[in-house]
Amino acid sequence: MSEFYPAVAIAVVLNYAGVILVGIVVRVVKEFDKRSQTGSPLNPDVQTLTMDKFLDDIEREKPSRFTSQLLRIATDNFTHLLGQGGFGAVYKGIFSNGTLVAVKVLNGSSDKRIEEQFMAEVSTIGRIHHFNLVRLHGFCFEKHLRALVYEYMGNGSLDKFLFHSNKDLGFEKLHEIAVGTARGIAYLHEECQQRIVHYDIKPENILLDENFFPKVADFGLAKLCNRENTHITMTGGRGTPGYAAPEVWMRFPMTHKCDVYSFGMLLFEIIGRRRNLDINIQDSQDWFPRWVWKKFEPGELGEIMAVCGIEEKDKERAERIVKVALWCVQYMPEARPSMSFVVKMLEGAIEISRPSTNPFQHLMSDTPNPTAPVYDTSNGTYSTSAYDSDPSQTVTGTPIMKNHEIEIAST
Ligand SMILES: *[C@@H]1O[C@H](CO)[C@@H](O)[C@H](O)[C@H]1NC(C)=O
Ligand SMILES: *[C@@H]1O[C@H](CO)[C@@H](O)[C@H](O)[C@H]1NC(C)=O
Ligand SMILES: *[C@@H]1O[C@H](CO)[C@@H](O)[C@H](O)[C@H]1NC(C)=O
Ligand SMILES: *[C@@H]1O[C@H](CO)[C@@H](O)[C@H](O)[C@H]1NC(C)=O
Ligand SMILES: CC(=O)N[C@H]1CO[C@H](CO)[C@@H](O)[C@@H]1O
Repeated sequence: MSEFYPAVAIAVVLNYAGVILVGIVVRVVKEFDKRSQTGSPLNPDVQTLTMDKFLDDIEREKPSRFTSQLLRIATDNFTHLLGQGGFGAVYKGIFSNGTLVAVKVLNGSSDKRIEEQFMAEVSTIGRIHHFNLVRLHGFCFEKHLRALVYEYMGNGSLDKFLFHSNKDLGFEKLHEIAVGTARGIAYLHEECQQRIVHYDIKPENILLDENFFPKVADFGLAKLCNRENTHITMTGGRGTPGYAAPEVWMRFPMTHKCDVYSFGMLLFEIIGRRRNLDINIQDSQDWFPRWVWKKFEPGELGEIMAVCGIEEKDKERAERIVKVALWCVQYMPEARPSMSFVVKMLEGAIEISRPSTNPFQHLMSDTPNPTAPVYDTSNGTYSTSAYDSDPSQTVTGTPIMKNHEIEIAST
């Protein structure tokens, strides 16, 4: 019996060696496979496979065309309403493969309006991809259903967390959201083949995914601005009171710097966790951004921090946000920084020089300049009567721009 042991032992060893050998061979083959798939020039057939995969990925990334039937099923016949925008309602949907989507059903006063909106969104958002921009999965264009299908953002829009809830988001998270938002806008302004101006940056258009990662949404108002061409032509009104830059109201030439202004207003709201215009707050803070300047200028940052309830650990970050906000809302568009510079300043990658020019000078002057616009802090509108003797064109509520063309200088 005892002679058997060595034989058994050898057999066992051989067996293991075989397994190990097979293991090594499999690994080598796999490695070879991997190398050829990652573009080794050894095997042209494999390279074609790589190219096919690449093209498939591209194909998948471009917006798809969905049938109305598919969208009806995905949205349970449009039952779960997520929100209501100017151009229609947004519904939650889920595809059979589990992908969650937000379906915006376009509903305008006329087919022409709907088509304009449709083309604006598909041609702009459909072509761009960035972590901080909401993705367009696809669209439906049928007689009875014109809809846009976006990626679903689990936590809704930023306004809900800034103004209505019990401080679920800490200041650090809000700072991250500000940086992400700035990155998204910087991409639109500086990295797309054609510059895209958003025109309606506000908390309602900053969406948050399930991890509160921010993405800029609603390119409905966005228009392409060709950088080769220094001017583009635009028709129609845009912007939201309280966020729109002075030049938007005054029908002066507009550039991408109007987004920088709106972003600055958003930063003030992040600092204060309140609407800049809040008629319910009856105190000396009047219009919040101006109040911040009044405190910042004589160096009373501490009071801003105290009033806004900023904790000690967040003070440095908050101070950065205050300074950047004051730079962004400068009256002269040229004085406002570019969005990529804003990103760097918010991140603390560069020193922020002290804003020395009062952005609200035109609102504070004791001897009002008769040609200066009058900003009404109670409702966030600029009166432009000094520019416009035609009373039917005086700006109220939303900017009314007659259907005449405005020349927009793009830098
Ligand atoms: C959706 O509603 C229409 C009537 O409005 C009905 O005919 C159809 O069967 C419904 N579809 C689903 C998927 O519930
Ligand atoms: C899920 O289904 C939708 C609709 O059929 C499709 O567009 C999408 O690419 C699918 N997603 C994945 C991850 O397969
Ligand atoms: C579209 O708008 C009209 C009024 O303009 C309204 O009666 C209708 O219910 C809206 N449809 C949807 C799907 O929102
Ligand atoms: C804003 O307030 C001013 C003065 O109080 C008023 O003249 C103007 O019509 C208001 N605009 C809107 C849109 O309510
Ligand atoms: C505060 C809040 O609404 N948080 C939600 C964010 O999204 C995740 C995922 O959907 C939810 O689990 C949280 O409750």
